[in-house]
Amino acid sequence: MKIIGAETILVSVPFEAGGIPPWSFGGDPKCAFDTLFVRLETDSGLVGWGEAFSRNEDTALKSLIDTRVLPLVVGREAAEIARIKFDLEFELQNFGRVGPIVYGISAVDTALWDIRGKACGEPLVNLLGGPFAGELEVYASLLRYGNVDDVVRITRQAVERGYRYIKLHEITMPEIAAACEAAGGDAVVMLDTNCPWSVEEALRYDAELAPLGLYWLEEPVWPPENYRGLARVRATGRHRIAAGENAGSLYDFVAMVDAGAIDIAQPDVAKTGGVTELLKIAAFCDAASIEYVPHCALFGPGQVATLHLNAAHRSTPMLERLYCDFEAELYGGATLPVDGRLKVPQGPGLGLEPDPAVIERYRVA
Ligand code: SMN
Ligand code: MG
Repeated sequence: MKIIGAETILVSVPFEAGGIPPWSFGGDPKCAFDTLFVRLETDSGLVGWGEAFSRNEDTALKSLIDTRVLPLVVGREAAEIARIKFDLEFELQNFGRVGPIVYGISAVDTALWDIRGKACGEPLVNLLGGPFAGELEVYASLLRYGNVDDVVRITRQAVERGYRYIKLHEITMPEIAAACEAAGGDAVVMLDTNCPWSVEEALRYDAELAPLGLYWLEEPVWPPENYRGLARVRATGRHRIAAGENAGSLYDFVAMVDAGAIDIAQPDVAKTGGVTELLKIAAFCDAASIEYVPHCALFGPGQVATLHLNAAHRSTPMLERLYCDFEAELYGGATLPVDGRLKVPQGPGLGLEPDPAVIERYRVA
């Protein structure tokens, strides 16, 4: 079965976020999240879907994947997932081992696993060894609101919708403390700061945050690859440290663990090499006694793939979901948590197909 067609589809769906636009990701702040699909088509008619991490209607990223990655996939044998992934990485190594090229390769890898599952008539989770759970806990990953009133209101709303785990993205004490108080005993709270601080600043915050009893502290130190700095915060501070969404491969996790930088590893299936790489990272984390909780700021095939990956891991990690209400759902609501939980799709491959009408309506490139 050969790949005869490969394309990217960039979709941007507006959402409601409680009033104010969240992060800008280097562009104009707006209340919309993007999904950059990779769609592979085979000569047997099977179609596979993958996702590359993307923000801000990134047509340059789309074009890079179209022109540099996908031409190397057309004509290949669809069953040779690991070999295709290796060839892409090897051929394109000079163009970055973290970032856009790897996002494209990640999407291709996930799409090939989708095709494999469809060819076998099995859900992806079965190809990964089978499920440890049929449904997963989902954590509400709140956006950054930057004011006490909004973060308190949204925290309570998430609790009332049934979430038992909430991740904050605030970086100032009044908001963080107020949200923890609002969660009360109803939800466990994690804090993700997205690398704002020097080691010294992070240690000051670490001490101030300690009484709040956070479940983990995520990416407290700049820059993301400052593993020694992270290790100092972890050694001296009072929190379990989570990181990894900015990693490019297994070897970045080896370096993090060698440095003593993390307690919790957070590879992202759309950034870190797809399903194949996450399986390797999971095995490494098991052997290194590091907790494995994939990052998932995704709403397309990457989110569905993460659901299968998490269900196939013995620790059945919680699935991350950014907390926002979309104008339209890519999977007709099948990826919307109910009471803070989500079922693993049972159809072949990823088990869900994106809604063509939603793609058509929200397609930007
Ligand atoms: C995050 C990263 C990228 C996009 C949205 C949110 C955040 C997370 O760091 O961990 O979810
Ligand atoms: Mg994060």
